[in-house]
Amino acid sequence: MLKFFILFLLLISLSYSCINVYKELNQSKVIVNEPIEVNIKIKNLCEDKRIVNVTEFFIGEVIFPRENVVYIEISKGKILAIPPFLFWKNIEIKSNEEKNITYIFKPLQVGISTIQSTKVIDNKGNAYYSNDISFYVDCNHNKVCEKYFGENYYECPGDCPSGSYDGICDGIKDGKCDPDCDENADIDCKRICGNKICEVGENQENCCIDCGCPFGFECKDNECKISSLFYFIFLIPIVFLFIFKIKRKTS
Ligand SMILES: [Ca+2]
Ligand SMILES: [Ca+2]
Ligand SMILES: [Ca+2]
Repeated sequence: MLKFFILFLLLISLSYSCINVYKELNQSKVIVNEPIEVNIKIKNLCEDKRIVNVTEFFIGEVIFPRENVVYIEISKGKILAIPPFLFWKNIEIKSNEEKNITYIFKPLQVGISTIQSTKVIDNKGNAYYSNDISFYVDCNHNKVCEKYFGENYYECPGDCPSGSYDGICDGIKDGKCDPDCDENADIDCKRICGNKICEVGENQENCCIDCGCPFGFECKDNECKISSLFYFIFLIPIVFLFIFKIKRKTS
């Protein structure tokens, strides 16, 4: 009796999972900010015709079909941080027929990327899921270090050589101060007061030897002090004027 019951359940589950969903990339190489094509195959192995809705989530910018992009609205006080997704409605698939859906999008971040499984719901309310797909998004090798695409020294050394402003402190000793490092992380960022270069972090207050002093001041012992020339030009005439005035009073 139990065997019959299990067989019955198996037959029911088979009858419910009679749609196969499979997806793949239509290319082997993926480059950041360049379009890629994804193909979703939906095969109806059921004995009857099915009408399905398809939902696809991914991270990137949709190129085609833009009219199928759905945005989640922000409802009363609730912010739903769900990215836009693609939605196809009422696709009719006859028994033993396979339908292909193609979409094109641009990945916007270098590194490993995954597109979650496609969800298909048929007119009987059954849900079917495809495989996930993972792939590596390469940098675009255009000799420009595009930090906003996630290009950096480790992922794209051709575009972001050491010392690039790429959000990563590479700390390599190459005579180039990486702007992402502090002076402890990259020895090249150590300031040398006295090398006749007014470097980042040096100013007239902490290194007048390299950065000079304002007008009327001169650098003595690495401090800006009123210059003797300033005394000569401004103070000596004042002293003379003072003496002159005293002499006129006494005469
Ligand atoms: Ca680049
Ligand atoms: Ca860097
Ligand atoms: Ca360096």
